[in-house]
Amino acid sequence: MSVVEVTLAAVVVYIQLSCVLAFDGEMYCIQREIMSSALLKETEFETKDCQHAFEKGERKSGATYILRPDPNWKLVRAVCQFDHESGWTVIQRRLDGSVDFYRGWDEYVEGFGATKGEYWMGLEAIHYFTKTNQRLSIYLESHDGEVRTAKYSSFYIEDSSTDYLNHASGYSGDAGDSLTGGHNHNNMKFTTFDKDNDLSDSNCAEKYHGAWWYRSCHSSNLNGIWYEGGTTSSRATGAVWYSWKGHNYSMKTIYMRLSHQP
Ligand SMILES: [Ca+2]
Repeated sequence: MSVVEVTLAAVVVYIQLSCVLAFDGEMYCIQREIMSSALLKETEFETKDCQHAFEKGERKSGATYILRPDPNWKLVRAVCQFDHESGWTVIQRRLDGSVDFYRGWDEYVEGFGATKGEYWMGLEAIHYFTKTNQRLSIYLESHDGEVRTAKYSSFYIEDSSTDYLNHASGYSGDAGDSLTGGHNHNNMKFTTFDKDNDLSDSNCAEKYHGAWWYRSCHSSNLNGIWYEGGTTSSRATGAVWYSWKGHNYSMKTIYMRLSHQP
């Protein structure tokens, strides 16, 4: 943070810059002008999340926004998507296999990738975004362009003391329920190849080349390997959504996104 004093006419204005280095390596700042007359004017309001941005009239779907999910926590960069009634905060995106998602615990906590391409926002950020009532929408697109969605009317993850315990409920959609059905990832801790919290004798993240709220092991593996063309003989190692395409198919495009419950 830096504070610059500028004299404009008879009024002293303090320009306060709050800058943050994002997980994708880019620096971004929010600027405030603080008037010496004790009036405080925010030149760029802090946007809590993409639903808040929507309520403020933002409609640039697919653009990157600077968000602060909690007043006591840091700024976060994320892609927002807008439809006619909601703003959606994108917490994970797969597009083309350009980013390696096989990463360890610390990177899954902090986030990785780039908001202009593929990224994982980070467990800590997802925890803060889901402290208020959120729903989860998972957009899935196959390699031949077919689209399905899985929606959960309630979704939150607990904090680091529980290893980000997952709570999802209220499925609807046409992709089938591979989060709370099947192996049921509800009420599970997050597991990476270097932190085994699953119920299997092996490490599910290592075995299936991903990172997820594994039980023993999975019906969904959206951080798995992105396979060109989708189909793989390497069972369950892809970006799998079992209830739609089974264990030997990896999705092409994935958006995991949050919005407030209506
Ligand atoms: Ca295990």
